[in-house]
Amino acid sequence: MNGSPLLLDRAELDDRSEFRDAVLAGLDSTQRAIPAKFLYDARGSALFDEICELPEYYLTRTETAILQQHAGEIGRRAGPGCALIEFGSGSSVKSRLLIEALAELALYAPIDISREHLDATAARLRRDYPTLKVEPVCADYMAMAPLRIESAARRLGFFPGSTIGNLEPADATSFLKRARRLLREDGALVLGVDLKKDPQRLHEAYNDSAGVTAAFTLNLLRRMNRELHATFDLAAFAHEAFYDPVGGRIEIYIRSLREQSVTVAGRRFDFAEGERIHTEYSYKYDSAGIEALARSGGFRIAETWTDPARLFAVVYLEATPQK
Ligand code: AVJ
Repeated sequence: MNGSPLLLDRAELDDRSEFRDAVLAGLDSTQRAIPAKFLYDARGSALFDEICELPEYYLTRTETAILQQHAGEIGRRAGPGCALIEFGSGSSVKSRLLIEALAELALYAPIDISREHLDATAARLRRDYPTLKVEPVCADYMAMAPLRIESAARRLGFFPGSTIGNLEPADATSFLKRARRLLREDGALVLGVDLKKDPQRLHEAYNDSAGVTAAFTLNLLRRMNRELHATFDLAAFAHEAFYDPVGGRIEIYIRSLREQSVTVAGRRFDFAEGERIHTEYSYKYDSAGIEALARSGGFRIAETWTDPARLFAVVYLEATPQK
């Protein structure tokens, strides 16, 4: 993080104005919403790492166990000498499982919006795998920034964590279509997807008893206060998360606990009591849903792995020929 708010480099200034524009547009709309990617500033990323350790948040440990168990099969399917491209790499604990399972890996290219995360991850990986070529790409994984991956190697994408669940179905399809182009005709994608299950179990995963998820959601207010000179009173808003069985998704909001006015980047916004700012969707899929999603994005499911309780799925998707 920058020590002084007066000394921002060019990239930080760009990030700051992107955040401001997105927040102002989001607060101006009738259904107030702020894109989920802005939850991940340094503090938000640290809180998310804490979420992953919570007893109620089964996703991370379940997916990691599935990957541990099936990394060998993933390695065999991918074959030797491919390039591994990770979308939204985070702290890359899971990537190591693949890096170690892939023979003669030509390259590892993590894509992440957080420069800090990316640099730290790249440094650790280079230290631990001195012969591995690591080419970090600082970008929004949705943007599919030109990757400048020189290698002609076959491309294996990796999109773990059920991050795809943050995307509404149309966006999830467009993500997959773009990923498919990037990964090319002979490419494949290892995708982690959270499964539909007992709504109570889902509810608890997003309403943990330690309040870490609430802190993660409300950190967005802190970030606006710090970066946009906003005046949110954190005690006057609450985290709200519930499962909507019709949409098949967790919905997350910041709810105003009273009628109040807030200044953000010099503009005033009024909140009614109970008025909400939407921050996240977390879509849950069943096998038919995963199948339909894969097909809509130009992939076919080559293999599905789940845990015994069927909480989470890791699918190996192969690109299908496109006209
Ligand atoms: C990173 C999008 C997969 O939806 O479970 C966790 C984010 N938000 N708790 C999820 C999240 C609140 C997470 N994803």
